[in-house]
Amino acid sequence: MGYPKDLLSSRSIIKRGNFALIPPEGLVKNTVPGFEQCDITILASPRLGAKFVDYVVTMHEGGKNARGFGEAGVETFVYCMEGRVKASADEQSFSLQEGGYLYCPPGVKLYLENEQAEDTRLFLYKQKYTPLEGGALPWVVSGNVHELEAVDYDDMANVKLKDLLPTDLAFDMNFHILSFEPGGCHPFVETHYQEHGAIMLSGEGVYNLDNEWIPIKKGDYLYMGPYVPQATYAVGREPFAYLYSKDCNRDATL
Ligand code: UGY
Ligand code: MN
Repeated sequence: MGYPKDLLSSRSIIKRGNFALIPPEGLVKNTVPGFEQCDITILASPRLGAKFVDYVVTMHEGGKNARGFGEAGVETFVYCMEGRVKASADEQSFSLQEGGYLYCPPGVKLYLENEQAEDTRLFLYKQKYTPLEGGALPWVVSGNVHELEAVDYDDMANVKLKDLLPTDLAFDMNFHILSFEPGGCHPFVETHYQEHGAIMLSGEGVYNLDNEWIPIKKGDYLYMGPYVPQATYAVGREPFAYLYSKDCNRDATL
């Protein structure tokens, strides 16, 4: 809500390199070459302190990226939040519905095309890939989170975790979904080297970021930088779930 119905105010919090909350009501549209008939917003980026770039995309009728998203040495990932999209990794094509995703390793471009007349909503990611010395390269991965096994998180039956990508060392990052029943919470406040970009898929929570407790809900975006203390309590009436990226399988560099 804003002018003229209310005061200009925002839940947005930006602490570069530390953490950021970007609520949907404050998003602005960006022009990103290659995206046609799409509303696209850049979320976390190196300007915020992140090593990756996250986006939300609303594809209208005829919306597409036929130029190919990604560049040399860059890995990309798309997750369908609503609607239906044809996602292609060079020659391989997948029809993604809600919960569907596609990972493209470096050297493989990602092409997108809205498959319906209604809007389709996507979460998009890119990052420079860190190779493993003498190791294999990652490969194209597609799936749907509704077909993945959910495991208890840290032995808690009311918190479930899904890993979207293989745990193989060839991958330098993974996407996960954490889902907390109302009342569920992290077992401790984490402080770690890795960073996260996270989009809230459902529910509400109160999130501890750098020891500030902040209400968070569906549609909000969070950036959590390296070492920022982080944990949540889920509140409300439905599971509080979010999709998030996490770097993995690589040593810290000097
Ligand atoms: O995997 C994680 O680091 C995850 N538990 N962090 C988070 O949910 N903030
Ligand atoms: Mn974490």
